[in-house]
Amino acid sequence: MSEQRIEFYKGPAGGWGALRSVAHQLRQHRIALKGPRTLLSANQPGGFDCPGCAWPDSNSRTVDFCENGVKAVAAEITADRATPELVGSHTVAELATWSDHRLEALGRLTHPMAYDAAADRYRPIAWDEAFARIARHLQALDHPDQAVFYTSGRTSNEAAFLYQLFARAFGTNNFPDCSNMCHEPSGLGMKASLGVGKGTVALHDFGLADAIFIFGQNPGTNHPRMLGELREAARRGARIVSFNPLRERGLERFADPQSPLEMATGGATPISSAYHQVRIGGDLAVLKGLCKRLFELDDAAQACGAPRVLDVAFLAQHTEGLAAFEADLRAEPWEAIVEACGLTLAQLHAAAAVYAGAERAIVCWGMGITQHPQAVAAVRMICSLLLLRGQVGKPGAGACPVRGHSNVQGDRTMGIDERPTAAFLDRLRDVFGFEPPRRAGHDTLAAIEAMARGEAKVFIGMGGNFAAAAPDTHVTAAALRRCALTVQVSTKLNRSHLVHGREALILPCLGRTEVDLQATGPQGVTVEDSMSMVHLSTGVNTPASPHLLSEPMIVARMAAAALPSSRVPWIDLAGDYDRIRDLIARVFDDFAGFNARVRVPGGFRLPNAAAERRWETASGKAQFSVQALPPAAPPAAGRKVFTLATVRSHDQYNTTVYGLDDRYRGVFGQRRVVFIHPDDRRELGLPQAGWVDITSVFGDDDSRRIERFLLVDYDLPRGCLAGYYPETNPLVALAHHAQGARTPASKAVPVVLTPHAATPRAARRPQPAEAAPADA
Ligand SMILES: Nc1nc2c(c(=O)[nH]1)N[C@H]1C(S)=C(S)[C@@H](COP(=O)(O)OP(=O)(O)OC[C@H]3O[C@@H](n4cnc5c(=O)[nH]c(N)nc54)[C@H](O)[C@@H]3O)O[C@H]1N2
Ligand SMILES: Nc1nc2c(c(=O)[nH]1)N[C@H]1C(S)=C(S)[C@@H](COP(=O)(O)OP(=O)(O)OC[C@H]3O[C@@H](n4cnc5c(=O)[nH]c(N)nc54)[C@H](O)[C@@H]3O)O[C@H]1N2
Ligand SMILES: [Mo]
Repeated sequence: MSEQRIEFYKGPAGGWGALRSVAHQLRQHRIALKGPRTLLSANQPGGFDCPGCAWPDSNSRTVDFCENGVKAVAAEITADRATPELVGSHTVAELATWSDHRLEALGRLTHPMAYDAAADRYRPIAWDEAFARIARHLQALDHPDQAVFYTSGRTSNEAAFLYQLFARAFGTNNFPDCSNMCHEPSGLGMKASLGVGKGTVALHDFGLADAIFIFGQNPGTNHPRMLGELREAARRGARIVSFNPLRERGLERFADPQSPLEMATGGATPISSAYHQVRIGGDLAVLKGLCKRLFELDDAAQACGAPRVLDVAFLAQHTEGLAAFEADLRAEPWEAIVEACGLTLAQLHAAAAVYAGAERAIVCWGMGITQHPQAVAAVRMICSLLLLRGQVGKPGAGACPVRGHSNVQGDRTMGIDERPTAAFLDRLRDVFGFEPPRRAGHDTLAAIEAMARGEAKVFIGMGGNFAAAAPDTHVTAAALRRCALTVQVSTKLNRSHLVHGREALILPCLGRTEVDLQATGPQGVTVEDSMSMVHLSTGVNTPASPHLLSEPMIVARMAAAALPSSRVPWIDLAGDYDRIRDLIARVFDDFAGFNARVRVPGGFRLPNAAAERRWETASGKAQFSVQALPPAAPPAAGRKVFTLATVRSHDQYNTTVYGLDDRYRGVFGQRRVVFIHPDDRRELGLPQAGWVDITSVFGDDDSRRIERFLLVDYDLPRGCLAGYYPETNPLVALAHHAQGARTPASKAVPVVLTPHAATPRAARRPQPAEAAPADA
């Protein structure tokens, strides 16, 4: 483990640092032999889908994994085991004082376990008994809506399909999922504007684009394989324009570990041709500025008889609402736009000139857009920007929300949705012969509120780490603790096993990399990536323990136990995933011939109407919408309110903390840091590397506080701060979320800093930085 230090990182993203990190992972997990063999199957036909991010596979690279994919794979194939003896040798109270990093490092779960309240320990339990207990709890509820069924986005299509079928056969649409905290605004915004809630570009479009705009996304850490596409684009002269408050190395320079020349010469490819350090939450204003400028440039073009800047033929044929949109932008003063985004007029004009000059343009975005109160508005404005120049539904152009989890998009496609359409429910009814519930269910925030009120009593988590990922940590923890039963289907020990209901079960499952042997032989599962490619994933390694069950089998056995009179042949389905896929094909027309099509190497692409310029909106046209800038926050009396963005370090996968370094941002051996502009720090009279407490302020509610964070001077706009998730989650109030989408606004938390109260000298030594979050 690195010693604690802050040190400016001079190199490019990737490069030797990435290779050294890979070697370190293999050593640390004691998989020097198994590791390389496993990794060569990652994202290859016949192999498994990398359990890291949702960036599509290249289908041409023979080595198609990245440094952070290696971390995800190494964490799964680790030689370490969290056996019942090891887990049960500690009380839960004791484990709860451990950091997320330390819990993760115990290794793979090997046996189902149940919480023994008398001893405050987890004890092994037989699978049959575990399923019987779940059944007993579910059957004891007064109403099916008293159960909630959470899904994390790694869940395969097959597991997700069975899971939603089980919950709906049980009688509820309570499907909170990680997408509620992630790209929900993207889906809603694109659906309203373009008629399809998914991105319209395919991977090959990156090879054709003249301009790629990237808003609020950090590919160097979170989608490193995307840097391959960006590098190629930059090398052939495409312009890459980034909007990010933080200087992120992966958006600046990249040395491809797979390029012998760059590695040998220490060379690197510059990525962004322009880098705009927008103020946190300023993107809606930037987008309005870009659109406004296009109208001005179009006026100028018309005045001198030059070719139009707007794609007038496209606008006339395909869109609706342009007049009101144009009127709003023409009326929006530049001063208001500049003030709200923190960029100069010249910067906005320059960015608009690049966009206007590109025959083919792609707009990418990530959590820097979606985790804001104005997220849906910003996504709709991205769509409008694309529409103005007809940049949807042609090669090399389009909307590209870059999804997180490797199958988060597929889970939605399979029906993990608290607000299912009537047409989908009708299909379920016709295929399965039961009447599914029609009431909308709970999303993530509503599920927390329902548990907190004592209305929801059973929580089942299909993967993920709800206790740590959800906002308002203490509220969420109290909500989970009120449950009669919490069940976690998991591969590793995590916070959600320690913050549990009166009864609790840990159900250990196979990982992606493992051979999944069922009654009819080894099975593959399918996933859908960020660009709607569906393909097979087949594990290659012996399972971590002979006692593990697959996710589909766990769902099937829960369902068989809880719904004894159900006519769905649950266990048979889980014995042969082809049978699940046949049912998927009967429910979703786009999956016709699923089994045959998914066996073609590389899989198949789901149709996307918007990419074909068919608009599945109410009007049948792509829809412009007017979006107002949010009113400026009133000045807070006597104290300086910052806006805090909670982001990922280079050594984590969401709540899974692999290590304590954030190499490109120069942070080593610690996570309790807060990035600040040096002038802001000086203005507060705080020393460099001083310690602060962070309090979030919502109106006059300043009850949420986290303590002892190290100030780190950083290149970001004044008034802005950044810190790591999940350590900062206690600051995010449930009520602070994206309008219309209810995604926690965890990139826009209003906070004040105070010097950390004088601690006794002895305690002032840097405490172990992985110190567990205060609550759990
Ligand atoms: N290795 C690794 N890979 C991952 C993950 C992981 O944790 N680790 N997580 C996966 C998941 S689930 C997801 S959703 C994705 C997340 O991938 P990203 O979307 O890249 O996620 P973040 O790190 O949360 O933040 C993105 C960027 O937004 C910037 N930002 C913050 N506020 C603003 C703002 O107001 N405006 C703009 N323009 N930018 C802003 C931050 O500086 C940061 O660079 O990655 C996936 N891939
Ligand atoms: N403040 C703040 N909060 C955030 C975010 C943020 O940027 N800031 N980001 C949000 C986002 S984008 C997301 S997607 C959510 C993530 O929320 P989740 O998806 O709930 O969290 P993860 O950390 O991805 O889940 C990790 C756990 O999944 C389990 N796991 C790993 N592999 C498997 C598997 O193959 N099968 C099963 N069953 N389990 C497995 C392991 O036990 C591991 O501990 O967090 C959200 N929360
Ligand atoms: Mo995500």
